[in-house]
Amino acid sequence: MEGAVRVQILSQMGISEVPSQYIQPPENRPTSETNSITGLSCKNVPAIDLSCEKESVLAAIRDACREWGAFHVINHGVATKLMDDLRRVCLSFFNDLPMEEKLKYACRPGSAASEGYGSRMLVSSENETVLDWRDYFDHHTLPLSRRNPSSWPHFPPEYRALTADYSDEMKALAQRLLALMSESLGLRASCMEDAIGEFYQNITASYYPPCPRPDLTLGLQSHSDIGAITLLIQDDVGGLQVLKDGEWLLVDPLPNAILVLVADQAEIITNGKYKTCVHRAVTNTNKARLSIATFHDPAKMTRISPASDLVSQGSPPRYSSVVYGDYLSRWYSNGPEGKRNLDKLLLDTSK
Ligand SMILES: O=C(O)CCC(=O)C(=O)O
Repeated sequence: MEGAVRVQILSQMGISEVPSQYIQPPENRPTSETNSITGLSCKNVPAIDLSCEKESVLAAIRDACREWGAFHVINHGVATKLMDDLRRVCLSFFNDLPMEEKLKYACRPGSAASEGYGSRMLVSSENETVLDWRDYFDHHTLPLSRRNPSSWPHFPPEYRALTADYSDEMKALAQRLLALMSESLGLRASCMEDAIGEFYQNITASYYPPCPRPDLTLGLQSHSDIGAITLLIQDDVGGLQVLKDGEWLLVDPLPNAILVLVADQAEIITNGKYKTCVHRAVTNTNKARLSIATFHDPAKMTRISPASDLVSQGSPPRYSSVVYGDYLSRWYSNGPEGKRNLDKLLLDTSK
């Protein structure tokens, strides 16, 4: 099992300082401005109503993916009760199950992205990286050959069935959104999904315990998501920030909305027309926060390259093609650091 101390234990000890491994270098620390829930609400991630007329949805998606790489969707067809129930059971796993029970589900140490209960998903090497102030439970949900609900929490009793239902709903929504994103670029609806192939889907419930020093720590370090598209729900605590034009902006929780994050492979497929979203999570002193992210990735053997319909003499490929498994191994061995892994694939198009 993963050898790391769970952050929840540190938080419950009532310490007033955080251990040095959690202290971010000054350039990565949130400023008190970017940490404030009320401070930055004037610049909001766009919210798109999927029940509106199609042309206006396509135009809104085009603008949001170009400018933000992120947008909320409302009237998305996923039952509010399912989202609420999943938030409730995930929170109950972290809050109500004794630590020795939770540790029965611990991730394997030293194995990147292994399923289960952990604290160190984005650590590139044991000694170098500053640790996130976060515990999580990662579920491998799709394809069905990877889905093994017996390795997910037994408590609360409805946990596994809800997670499986939610996985299916997220897959359908991701397919719908990729089709809309494709069409918004004038591509055939299946273009992006065809490029990605069968979804490898993971669901990660992140739990950020109260932290005595939000000014020195991050709940989750700055990164862009590795795969193609991420669908995220959060509770009403707030703490997710996106990087826009060099500024960290808080994503105000929008009740019943689902946040869509464009991820690295979507930026490659769209030849940079749509931007991967660099994001991070900040902590707070008094309230634990929960988010549930559903990642949709290609299979490791899939080669990802800019869609041929978006490449021409006047618009040459901006990224070299990459086998997703190679991209993934580099991401885990280098660490994320914003979107530097994606930037390494950039081609010089100035010649
Ligand atoms: O907690 C959040 O809102 C962000 C979660 C996230 O970025 C992730 O799980 O990769």
